[in-house]
Amino acid sequence: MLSEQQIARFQHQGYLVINDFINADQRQQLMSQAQVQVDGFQPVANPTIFTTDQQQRVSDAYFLGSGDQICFFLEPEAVDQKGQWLVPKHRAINKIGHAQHILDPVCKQVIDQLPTAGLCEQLGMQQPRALQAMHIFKQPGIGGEVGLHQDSTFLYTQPLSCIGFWLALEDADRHNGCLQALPGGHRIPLKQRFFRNQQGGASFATLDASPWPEEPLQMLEVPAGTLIILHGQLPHYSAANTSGISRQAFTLHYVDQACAYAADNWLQTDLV
Ligand SMILES: O=C(O)CCC(=O)C(=O)O
Repeated sequence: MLSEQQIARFQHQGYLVINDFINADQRQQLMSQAQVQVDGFQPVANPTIFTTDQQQRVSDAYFLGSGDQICFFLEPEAVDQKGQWLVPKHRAINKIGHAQHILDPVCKQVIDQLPTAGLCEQLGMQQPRALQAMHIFKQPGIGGEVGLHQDSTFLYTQPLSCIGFWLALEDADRHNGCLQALPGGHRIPLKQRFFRNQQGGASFATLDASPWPEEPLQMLEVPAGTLIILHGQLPHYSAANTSGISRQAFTLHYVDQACAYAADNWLQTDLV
């Protein structure tokens, strides 16, 4: 349960930090299960790369089909231009997504213990739906930057309704690529939409061409177990992990089913 003060803080700054939200056992289960999933992943010669720079996703069939699957996305530096692997599989994965919270029994069991849907309701959502999950590895030395973005760009509803839950599975600090956010930035308009285009891929459409505000981003350095709730319009970012320490996180993104979900959003799924 959120206090009135926490709700007011979320409404004021566009994010909320809650320590000790997910316990050590739950974190360990999510991390161990992610390793089990990676063990079962059979890499192919030309793997899909989740290109984090500038939020440009490789919009191929694998990515667009991942909304109701458990898929594996690689760090750009994990393969060379000929598609040859440069690092071992377990160090190459950028993230796993996007439906393990429904499809993977271990992951589902842990996620179902967390009161995230109730928090959405407290923050004004009428019918919360957990649409997208990601296990983000932010691998030591190779974990790439995630460019400044607003989550409603990717999960667009009318009116906008997306809320992101970012769970620190390990300590996150400025050295290993903690989240950074623009306090109050959720009041600026949505800048872009990422949508399925008529060529079978996906594209960005500009909704608001004004530049990002100049203000500095706030470093959200948090210990393992912390939840950061992100308003769907809040600009946020994470730098590359140049340290030798990994920074795993699990994210869940909700939308309000009382709002119209765009038929050309990249993520289309019947899973509930
Ligand atoms: O974990 C990260 O580095 C970025 C995650 C993020 O931007 C998101 O979940 O929207």
